[in-house]
Amino acid sequence: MKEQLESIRVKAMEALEDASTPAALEELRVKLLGKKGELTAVLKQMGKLSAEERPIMGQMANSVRAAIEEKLEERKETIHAAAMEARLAAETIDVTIPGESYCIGHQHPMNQVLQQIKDTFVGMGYEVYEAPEVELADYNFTRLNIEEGHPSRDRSDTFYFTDDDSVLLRTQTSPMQIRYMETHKPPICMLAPGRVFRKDEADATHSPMFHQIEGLVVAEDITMGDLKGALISILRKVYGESAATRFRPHHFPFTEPSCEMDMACHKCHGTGELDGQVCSTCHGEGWIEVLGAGMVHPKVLENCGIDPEKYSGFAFGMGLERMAMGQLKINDLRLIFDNDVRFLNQF
Ligand code: 2NL
Repeated sequence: MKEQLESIRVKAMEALEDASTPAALEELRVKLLGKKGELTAVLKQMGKLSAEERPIMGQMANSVRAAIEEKLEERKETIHAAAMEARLAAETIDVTIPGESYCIGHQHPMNQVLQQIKDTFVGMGYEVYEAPEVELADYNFTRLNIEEGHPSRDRSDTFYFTDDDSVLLRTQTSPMQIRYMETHKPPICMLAPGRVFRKDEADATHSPMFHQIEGLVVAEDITMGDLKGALISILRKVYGESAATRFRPHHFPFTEPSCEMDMACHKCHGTGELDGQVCSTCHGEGWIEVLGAGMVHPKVLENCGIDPEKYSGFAFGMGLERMAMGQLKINDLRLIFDNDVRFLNQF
């Protein structure tokens, strides 16, 4: 029995030394120390021994087991370290290989300009307000003092949903201001940006969907002077402190008096001429129209439950696409809506 144990020990040491993978080690552990293993088989014969021999053999068996366990642990560590070394060698990283470049997107140029305009107005105390694109003709036309039979109500100009022409896609952002006046008491100082829809064929300057930004200020004693001061400082903030502006009389059904505001042409600097030729940007005018405005018509205030004897207000409206085209030097409206990344990536 002593010889058997000694032989197990010697063979085990050799086999363990030869094992080179964790799986081989595990197989050996089961074979040597497992329930059906060689050592267990020898121990099962202990009963045959005499009382004197039994503790001696028991001790010897234990020392063989301890030696095998120790060797197993040692080999496990060596194999693990070798595997790690091999892996590290195989996985060397070449830090000089050029990386993959990622394309990071950005805001659409229209949104960049919209954000800048909103920020400027918010800085002056305006609240940005939004309301539905599908509107009632009552809010889009009637309450704005646009009478039945007015050309802008025509079916060839406006998208209607119903046969009685009472529901439509808004043709201007003004109905948002009507809704605001209905639900808010003066003093009012708000901005209404959004999409509007008109039955236009798309060309360099027209699109059936475009964006407007309208503003409304209503309080006691608001005058045309407030209108001029507010709009001049807005345009200076957006176009630079040296921007030259002018006001011209105009007509809108919802304001009285009404005006339009021009900016000196950025191409010819107000001269109307460029290299001895008529300036192609302002068509020789020297000025470019940027917005329409006026004092809110007393009938419109009344239509929204605001007493025109007590309150007055000014309102203005501008086309966002026109602002963006002027600022970013874009000459065809369709480029803004095509979403060709070769165009968009320039901004
Ligand atoms: C333009 C002109 C304008 C307004 C919009 C307005 C709104 C209310 C009452 C009175 Cl609720 N007026 N809006 C006033 C004048 C001009 O827009 O050329 N837009 C592109």
